[in-house]
Amino acid sequence: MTLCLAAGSCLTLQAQEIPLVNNIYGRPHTTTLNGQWNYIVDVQERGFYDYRMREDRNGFFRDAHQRSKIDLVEYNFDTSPQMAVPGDWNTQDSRLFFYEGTVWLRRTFDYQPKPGRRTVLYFGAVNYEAIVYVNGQKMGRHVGGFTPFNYDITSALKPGQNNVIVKVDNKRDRSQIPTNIYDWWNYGGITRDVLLTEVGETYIEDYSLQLDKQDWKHLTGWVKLNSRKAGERVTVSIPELKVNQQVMTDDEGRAELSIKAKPELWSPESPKLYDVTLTLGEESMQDRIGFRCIETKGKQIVLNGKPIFLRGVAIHEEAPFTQGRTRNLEQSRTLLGWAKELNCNYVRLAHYPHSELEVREAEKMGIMVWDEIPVYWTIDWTNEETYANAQRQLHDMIYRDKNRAAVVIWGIANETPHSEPRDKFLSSLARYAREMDSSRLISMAMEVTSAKNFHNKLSDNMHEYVDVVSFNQYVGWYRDVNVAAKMTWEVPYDKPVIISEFGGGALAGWHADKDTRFCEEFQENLYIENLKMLDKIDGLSGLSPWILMDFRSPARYLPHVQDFFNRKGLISPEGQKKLAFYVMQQYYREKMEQAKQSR
Ligand code: GCB
Repeated sequence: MTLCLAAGSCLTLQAQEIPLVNNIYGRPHTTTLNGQWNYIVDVQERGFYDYRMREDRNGFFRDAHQRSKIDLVEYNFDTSPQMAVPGDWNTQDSRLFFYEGTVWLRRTFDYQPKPGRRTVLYFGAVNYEAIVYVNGQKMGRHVGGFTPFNYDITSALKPGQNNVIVKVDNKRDRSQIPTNIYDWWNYGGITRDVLLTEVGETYIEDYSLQLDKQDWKHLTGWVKLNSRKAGERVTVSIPELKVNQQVMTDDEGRAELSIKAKPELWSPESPKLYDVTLTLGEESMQDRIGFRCIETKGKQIVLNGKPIFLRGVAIHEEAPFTQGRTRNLEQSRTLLGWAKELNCNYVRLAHYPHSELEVREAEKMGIMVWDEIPVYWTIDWTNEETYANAQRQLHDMIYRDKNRAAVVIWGIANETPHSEPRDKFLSSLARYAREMDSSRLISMAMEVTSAKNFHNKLSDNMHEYVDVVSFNQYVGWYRDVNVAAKMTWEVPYDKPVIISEFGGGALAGWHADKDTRFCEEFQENLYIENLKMLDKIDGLSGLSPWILMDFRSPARYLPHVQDFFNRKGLISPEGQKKLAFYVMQQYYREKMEQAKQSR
């Protein structure tokens, strides 16, 4: 099956994989397969390969059971341990803390297939590779640990008890996205929701609805069915705006939307969302959509016609107060609530797409979002498969989040080293993002790692492909300690600037003097000095300091201080705010006041 963009690029889907049934949470017949799944750790992948390394036709996907006392079956899901899904395995079984390899997970469920209905099995994210089987039939293989995918499992289902088995493999590899080194924990497992949704033979697969950038009394968009069926009537209603528009699909199963309406615009101060219902035949689905206009003018970022400063912070998707990948909305709410408390109106969701629920929550709370894919550090730039993988992840992120008003920036890379192949790779990705969505801003985190005579100059060929020039800099931590006051900065491009990262580490609760690394006073002083320095950058339009909360990283070895945590958080995993938190909070308070006065 092939999935094509309006602009012409196509992605090939395999086996039962279907284009994402978008807005899974707004569909009426959705049930969950979250819960306890049995699992088998398979270090040598012997449940997948036979002893000649061929794919074994009697692999674990068969969920075999011993039928008589002479039968030899060397595994048993029923008597194997269980873990929670969603959930990473590293923090649920101490034997798996550092584990990178294959784990098989199985869940059984009762089901009654209904005539004339199709059943879709949806995964919010599985890190990193998933091979999915339903009742012994292979549905497909998915790579990429942070984007959703789904299969039409109708033909594999039977009345009564069914099973789904997933072979999950989180081994790192040079060719992958991300590649084999990166500064976060490689949490393995089914880390987001597993859902079943029932749809009709013909259903609304995807849609887009947003404010017309040229005319704010007008909404534009489109609806797309799963099949190329002409003459199907789709109704779009927004009761609060008295909109009830009917459109007919064309030969492609698509219909354009053009709606006269004057919505109250979404903004951080007033994150207005409208209930939207899309109906095809008997079936309706719900969404909540905000309308706003994001653009740049010279060195400014402009939201709904007014310049705005992005008061941000970077966040990893790591659970506060407990450990591991964020598993539920409560945990995301805590993180976003802390960002609010810091006086943020923006978050950089680093370094991979976070869960759809987190993005939706940010939107409700009035927080703008930088969404990003894990093209991080030194990717295998000349490998075509690697490029295809990055493009697929970018596609899937934009596809999923395109109706989120909160998302204002697509981040396509982080700290990538200059070279011709890298430029080719990234410029293609940037063009692809723009083809898919020309309504948002494109950026990437570039870097400045050294200064000449205390003068820092950003230089990156990618500047012409982005709308916002962003870069990370670590003055006071990895470089140039205690000289921030002397530093000057030059960004020689007529575009807004975001400092996508700056910061330094501190162990919460450790107090010493400002020259002692890893104590709170050191971090506090680093923030004070950096803010003074960064404030002078011409075109500075936003900041996302690194990072809201300490997060796990295998490359942070220092005993008693790091203990496998990157300690650059403004808050500890136990929720303790460090001194630097208050520096940032005060800085943003002042920015808010300035913005109010200039209105
Ligand atoms: C960076 C990376 C980020 C790291 C951070 C650090 O520049 O973008 O992923 O975690 O530095 O702490 O070194």
